[in-house]
Amino acid sequence: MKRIVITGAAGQIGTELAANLADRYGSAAILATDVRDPAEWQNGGQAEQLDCMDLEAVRHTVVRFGADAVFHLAAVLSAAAEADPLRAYRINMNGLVNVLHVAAETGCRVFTPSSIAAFGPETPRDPAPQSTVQRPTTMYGVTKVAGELLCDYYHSRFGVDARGLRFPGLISYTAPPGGGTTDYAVDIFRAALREGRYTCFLNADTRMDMMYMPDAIRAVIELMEAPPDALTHRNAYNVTAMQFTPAELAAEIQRHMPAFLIDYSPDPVRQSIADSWPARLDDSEAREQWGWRHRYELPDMVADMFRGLDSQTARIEAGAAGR
Ligand code: VAH
Repeated sequence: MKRIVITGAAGQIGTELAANLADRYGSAAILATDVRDPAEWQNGGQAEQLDCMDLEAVRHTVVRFGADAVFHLAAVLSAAAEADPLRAYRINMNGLVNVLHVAAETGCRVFTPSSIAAFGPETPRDPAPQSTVQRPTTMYGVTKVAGELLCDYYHSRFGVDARGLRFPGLISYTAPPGGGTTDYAVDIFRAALREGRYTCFLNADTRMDMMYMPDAIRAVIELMEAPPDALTHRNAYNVTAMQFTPAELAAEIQRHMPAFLIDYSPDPVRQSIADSWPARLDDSEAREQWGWRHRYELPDMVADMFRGLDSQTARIEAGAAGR
């Protein structure tokens, strides 16, 4: 890969992926795009506004930049999709088909994430196999399953080198998540530092599959750099790292902040979404076929989240003081 366009670059994954790809390939090789005005989000590299719902705009951006790879991240996440299913369907499906269609025209390699949300209540929960029944009960999950099939179709019908990963909940401190069900595991850290307490929108014993963002970014890059003939799946490989409940996360936070308090006020919509997802993915094929290995477990993720948020706060305060 020599010239990369990222869509949804202002989002939770996109923010860190853009920085990591610029470090790895050089900032001149990366064009970060998002439907939002770059003035609101860009942080140094090349950035443009792009609505991936506009096929001509996607084609023009990819061709003008001379891209040989597109990392398509623009999507509406699970809880936000339940609030406006029609908008989520249109963005998640039309955005992806536009990227795949342009990739078929230009020969671009394509990455797009799938999710544990691509599974539903009939899927074996622990673990969910690589190949199994996929009957999600959320609009986000429907678009993830359909997206997986769309990528496989463009690969088999038009030869598009499409690749994907089924991510668990992703935890990071760089960019706030937007509209996900696993977002409690991100919000809890900022609430702990700001107020010393957090009201969780899921039950204390809701066990979910999770991954720290540095592991997720490395998985994307390792998959996209893997030799194509090593891959028996295109969209998408199961990848996982750790599983925990809100109560277990709170206990780990209390090892750093003994006075931290948590209480629970389950949101029926997000609780039902969480209950429909597997508790753990079987990622043995990713480990065997392209060497996937996670590095962060719960204790080291929590420690690094506090390190990251502390340094982020220090930079904000230094900026405010004009230092
Ligand atoms: C969500 N963070 O909660 C996303 C993710 C597995 C969850 O897809 O919707």
